[in-house]
Amino acid sequence: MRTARKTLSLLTGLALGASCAGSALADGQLDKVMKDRGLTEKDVLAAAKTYTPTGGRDEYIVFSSGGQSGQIIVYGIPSMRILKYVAVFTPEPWQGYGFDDESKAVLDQGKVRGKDILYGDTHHPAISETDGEYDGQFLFINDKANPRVAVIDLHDFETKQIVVNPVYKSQHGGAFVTPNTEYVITAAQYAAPFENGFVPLEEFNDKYRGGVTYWKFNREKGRIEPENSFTVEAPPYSQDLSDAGKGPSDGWSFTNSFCSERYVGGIERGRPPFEAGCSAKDTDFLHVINWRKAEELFKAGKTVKINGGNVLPLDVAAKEGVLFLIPEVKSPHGVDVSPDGKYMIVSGKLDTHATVYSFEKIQAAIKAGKFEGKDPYGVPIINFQDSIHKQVELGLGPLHTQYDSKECIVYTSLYVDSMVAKWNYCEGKVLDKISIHYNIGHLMAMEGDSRSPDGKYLVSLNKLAIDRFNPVGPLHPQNHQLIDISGDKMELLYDMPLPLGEPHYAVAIKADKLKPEVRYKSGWNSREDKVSEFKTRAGREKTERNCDASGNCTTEVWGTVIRSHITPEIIEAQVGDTVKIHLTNLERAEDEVHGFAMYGQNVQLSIEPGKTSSTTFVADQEGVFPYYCTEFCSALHLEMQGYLLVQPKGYQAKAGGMQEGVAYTQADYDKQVKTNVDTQAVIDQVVAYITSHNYQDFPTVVGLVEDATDQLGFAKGAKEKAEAAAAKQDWQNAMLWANQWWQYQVKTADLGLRAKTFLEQNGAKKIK
Ligand code: K7E
Ligand code: CUA
Repeated sequence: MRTARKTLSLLTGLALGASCAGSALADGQLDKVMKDRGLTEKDVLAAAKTYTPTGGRDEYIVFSSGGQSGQIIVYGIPSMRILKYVAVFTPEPWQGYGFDDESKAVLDQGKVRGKDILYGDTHHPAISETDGEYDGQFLFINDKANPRVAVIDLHDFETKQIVVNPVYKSQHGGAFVTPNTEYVITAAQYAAPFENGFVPLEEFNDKYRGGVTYWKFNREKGRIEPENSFTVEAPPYSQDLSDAGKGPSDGWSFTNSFCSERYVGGIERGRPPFEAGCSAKDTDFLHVINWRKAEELFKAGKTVKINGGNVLPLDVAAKEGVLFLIPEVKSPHGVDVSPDGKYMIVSGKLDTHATVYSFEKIQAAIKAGKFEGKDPYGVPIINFQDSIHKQVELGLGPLHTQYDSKECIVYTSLYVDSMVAKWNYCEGKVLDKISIHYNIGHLMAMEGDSRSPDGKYLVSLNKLAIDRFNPVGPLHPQNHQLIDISGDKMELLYDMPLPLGEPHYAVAIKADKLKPEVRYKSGWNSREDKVSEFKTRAGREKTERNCDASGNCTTEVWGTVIRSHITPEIIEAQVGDTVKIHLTNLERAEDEVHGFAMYGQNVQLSIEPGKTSSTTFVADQEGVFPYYCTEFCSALHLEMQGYLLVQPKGYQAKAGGMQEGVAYTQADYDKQVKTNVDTQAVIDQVVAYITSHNYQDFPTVVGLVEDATDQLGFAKGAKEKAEAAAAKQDWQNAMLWANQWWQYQVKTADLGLRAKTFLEQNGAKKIK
């Protein structure tokens, strides 16, 4: 009883409101559920902080790397509900990605030295910024295994471009954007020769190199411009994570490294392994780069061309004051610039400390020309003590740091300890620690990389899940844990299993900054963001077969899809033809996607409202190939079907026409017409409701009404055909066209009812 009252007051305290904290609670039902499921009050409070009732929306949208899946995972906070997987480096049939010709062209951009690479090891997503704030327009992500960067446009959440780094053979420290997204920064990881040929490992120090690349982003075009991008060559220290300066440090970027020992293992040659030689020294190097200066030198022609890319040579970077090094403790991981741009926090990984570097002190040392020496490549080294603000002992295996909305407060992941440390970097004081499960890598705060982080929530991106979830075999899901950081103490709220690769990093943006479209402009090539050359209007569908001089023939279809038919319903080709099918979705209604799958040809398109998608294949075998719509789009979805007939060469159709399954009579026709008249009465009522309200004020309804008007127009056409056939007492065709007339009516009614419901639920006003 006492628990029940406490629970009740707890929930009232959560502002559930008097009206809904009604009888169920008073009956002790909540108490019973808690008892049955073994929930504590803390659990119920955590549930109330994350539970999102039907129709509810999230405050933040997360873009998480999908690791080896080569995709991006989109989910909401605080609900932790997954909203979408965005296909990036990997074919993904639901979205038709890597199946339609338009997206194949994007994947083709990602070929490495002529080879298809159909996966990616994605690590770090970054949202485009304007004046250091997330603007919600574009998303970038790196591929570590194959040194690539992808551009995703957030107006439709589709991958638009993949660029391949011309000189790296792996690439980890990216993507990180400069405060106005002038550049997307990526850094190499495992040193390798910039040229593509063979260079023996014995020449590692002389010929293997690392670097930091600045990809020029053209915001108007929404694309990276490789020709205006450049790489600053760096010594063969394994460059790791990077971050861009902001505020006072804008124009600079920071990249840390491990294995600055330049150790090359080789157990096969009797040498101690990489891990022994790569962590032998006590320090590695933080790379401090004046990218504005590098940009000037690039524009002044000081770069050289390697594999078609622009490279600023290491000796030039060292001599011209582009590249500086500062010692950092043993095998660091993570360099995170503070929101005000004054500090950079680097964690030790193999050390228990986090180091807070001061940009002001670094600049003072550079201006004074005060260096403790040069590295073997002539790069000036700034003294460690001259550049740090504080060093703080946090725990075992510190990795990454995120900034709070509260001044001086940060959170650092402790991989070995499986904890998050909350600390004050201005004063160098640890404030709180929380355990996570297990082995945290990155962590992420809301808008944490921006100039003004929001705090509120932290997500811990854990490397292992071990016993957190129901077992599903040796390959476990990953675990993202949601932590409430609004109070003094961190509170764990939720465990979310992520069954899609290892997400290294994620970024969260305020949901209301995203304004994705719900449909495309009609006949849209979404990958190139322009009207498709294959856009097809209703009534303009056609199929053409043409052969060139050497007898190679192409059957090309310009078709449409709309509830519930694919036009054409029959495609005739001859064996050996190249078949090209372009389909335009004529729908304007939200969420009315049609799919297009075909037997035995590896064809699966996703055709969203307004989109035009194409597929090309060779019909190399005779046969009958059914195709159909793969999205359950209406009551007659299963009937949204057709046949590709691959005929023998020179085939002639048989005389005598089609075999009919059923013979219809006048009675069948009259019965159908009566049904249609009744249906029309329902439609008339719905139309009367809609037109007597201010539906023009609701764009969603306007779209539905336009679609409904189309369908009603088709109904009229079918009605005329039915009546013409009836006049000739051709009851077979009269009945079938009367039925088609009814099909169009049903779709009209369906759309009309959706519009009416929308108006009722959204407070439409009666106008006449
Ligand atoms: Cu896994 Cu940022 Cu690639 Cu750390 S990285 S954990
Ligand atoms: Cu279109 Cu199912």
